[in-house]
Amino acid sequence: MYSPKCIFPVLLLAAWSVAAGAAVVVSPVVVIEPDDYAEGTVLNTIVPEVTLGVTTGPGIQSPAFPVTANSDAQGFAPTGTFVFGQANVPFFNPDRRLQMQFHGEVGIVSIDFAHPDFFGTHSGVLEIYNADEVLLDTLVSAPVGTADGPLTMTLSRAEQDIAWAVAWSEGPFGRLDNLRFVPIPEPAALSLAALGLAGCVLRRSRR
Ligand SMILES: [Ca+2]
Repeated sequence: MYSPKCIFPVLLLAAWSVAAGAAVVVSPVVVIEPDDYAEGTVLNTIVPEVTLGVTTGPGIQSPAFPVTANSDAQGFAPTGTFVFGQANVPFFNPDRRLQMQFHGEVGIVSIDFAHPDFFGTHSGVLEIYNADEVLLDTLVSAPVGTADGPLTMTLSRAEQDIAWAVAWSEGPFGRLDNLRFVPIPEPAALSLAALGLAGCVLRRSRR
């Protein structure tokens, strides 16, 4: 019942397959899933492609708290049983936001959101910024409460110029989980694809 809707693989294939004749370069998806780590693991630099941090207000800020992997004792993790935590507190809100600084620009960012609340519903928010810290786009999710399942927040840019992202909940106890993003293909990978294509053309012309 509590399974997130996930359109990410379809989006990935549509947006990040770079066709070069017969050669197709597909960037690998980078995933940070708190379930993959022990309780309390600090995730700020757990993968080389992004630095995570917890900030305390709007925009791009210096992180004030570490990002941790934590079990959700109330059982509302969008995937598995662990969610992102802010210094071992397993929820986010307007005063505790998950900031992502990508090392190299990315084209798509996706994160799962849930907000258990027996008395109301609350929206998740995902913002993306370029390298100059200019806000590119904001997604405000449908409001969800205890009776609702989690949802996936995804933003993408054809320009592939996302350098930062920030996610939080408009309510007090928003769960964030299962971060996924796709770095743009490395120039070296594209060059290899181009070389492969050139080789095919050369062979064909010699026949
Ligand atoms: Ca999880």
